[in-house]
Amino acid sequence: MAEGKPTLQHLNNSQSQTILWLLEELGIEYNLNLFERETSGANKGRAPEGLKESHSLGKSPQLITPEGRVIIERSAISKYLIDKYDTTGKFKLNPDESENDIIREEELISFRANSLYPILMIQMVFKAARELSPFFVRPLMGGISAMVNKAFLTKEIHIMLAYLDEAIQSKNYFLNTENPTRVDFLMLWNVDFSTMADSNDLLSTYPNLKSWYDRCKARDAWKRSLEKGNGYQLDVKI
Ligand SMILES: N[C@@H](CCC(=O)N[C@@H](CS)C(=O)NCC(=O)O)C(=O)O
Repeated sequence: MAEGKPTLQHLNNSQSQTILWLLEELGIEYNLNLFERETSGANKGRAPEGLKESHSLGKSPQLITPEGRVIIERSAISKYLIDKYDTTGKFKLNPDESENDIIREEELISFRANSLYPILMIQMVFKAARELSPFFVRPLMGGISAMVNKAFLTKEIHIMLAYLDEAIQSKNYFLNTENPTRVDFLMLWNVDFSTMADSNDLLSTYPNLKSWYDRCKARDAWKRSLEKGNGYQLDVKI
């Protein structure tokens, strides 16, 4: 590891892509270690064992600071990176914004992690349960999955996307800033996860959210992050 630079332990097709995006936005020098999900065997789709060498959970992203501290969780990693490296305040909150303040930041970051994410995970587990079932119970699992989706999950996801659509409204980014803040860096993966794993064009119903999504994806730093990473396809099997 080169002196003085943070190191990203990056996994393909994962949430780590948004940390790679942030590193590119910050324009700092960093080391990038690329890991690939297992493609076969009992651990198919999981992170390789090598990620456990830097952190016992073996998940990605992990950020190793120049001092050797290993930070996990995108929320904490993005806070560390912006606090330490965003010296001009480009990705920080606008102090003149009374409503789009630190409480609003916390609210949206918490919403994404504690409200939207669990529902998306439940949806993914039902999908995986169907795919992993022996063929003779697959139709039954498929039926149960469709029922739970229809009765609960899809409705919840639509309520939450509608909330985000209203929250972004005429703003460029969630906290009414010129550039993305932590909320946008963190939220993009959640929105990607809700749309890429779905065969329907979910975002077409949410024009404000769709504009924000396209705006994030049009940024040069996002495009560079895709070139530097090792793939970003979220419809992965667990
Ligand atoms: N809550 C963590 C998520 C970490 C996580 O679950 N990462 C997934 C990739 S999206 C992972 O490493 N999965 C591989 C595995 O669990 O084997 C964060 O926000 O950083």
